Amino acid sequence: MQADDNQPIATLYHMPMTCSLSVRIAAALGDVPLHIIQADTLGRDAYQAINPLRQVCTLITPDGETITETSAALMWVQSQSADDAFRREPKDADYYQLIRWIAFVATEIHKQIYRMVFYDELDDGSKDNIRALAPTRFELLDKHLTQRKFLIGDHISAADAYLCWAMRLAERAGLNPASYTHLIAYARRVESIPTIDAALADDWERKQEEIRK
Ligand SMILES: N[C@@H](CCC(=O)N[C@@H](CS)C(=O)NCC(=O)O)C(=O)O
Repeated sequence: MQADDNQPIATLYHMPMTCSLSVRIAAALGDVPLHIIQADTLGRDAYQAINPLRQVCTLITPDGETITETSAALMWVQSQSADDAFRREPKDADYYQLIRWIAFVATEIHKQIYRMVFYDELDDGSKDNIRALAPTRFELLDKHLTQRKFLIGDHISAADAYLCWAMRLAERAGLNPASYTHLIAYARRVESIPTIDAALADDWERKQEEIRK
């Protein structure tokens, strides 16, 4: 689906290299046009009026509905694609597998590990205790991906977009997934898909610009 002048498009409030990147990736995969606004350029109060927790992502649909929560935004994007192979909707048999894997990344990796190790509330020892949760999560993913190209069925989905983002940040989070060979091969394969590679490169450039300011 290409954006044209008359087509209302959704707006994504985004911060480079954070979880909202997964929504950008999913949108790129499904060719769902998004108008991207960098939340951190808006000022604290202005963005808080949009998202009371001042977190990304926030998605505003063309109908004006606000969707906070990365998981919900990912599912919305996936339901909007014109690409039959990518689109998944609640009526589809594997929709609950989509929810399952998005929820897994959200609750077992993103909020359970990254929310702890990237923020200041915990001391270093406590952060290491949290990092110790990673191997069982990686092992589970590694097993699941032993004979699969993607998390669900044989086509890439928004759940892969979320896991791709999580894997991109693993090293910076102080995690070492190197011995999980199926997971690593999967991450390399997914990252090298041209639309994903382009979204990752653009986001990285936005992050560098942010740092330079
Ligand atoms: N429950 C939210 C949490 C999202 C979240 O943790 N966002 C982080 C970036 S990955 C954020 O906005 N952090 C800024 C902050 O906490 O001030 C979701 O799942 O979307």
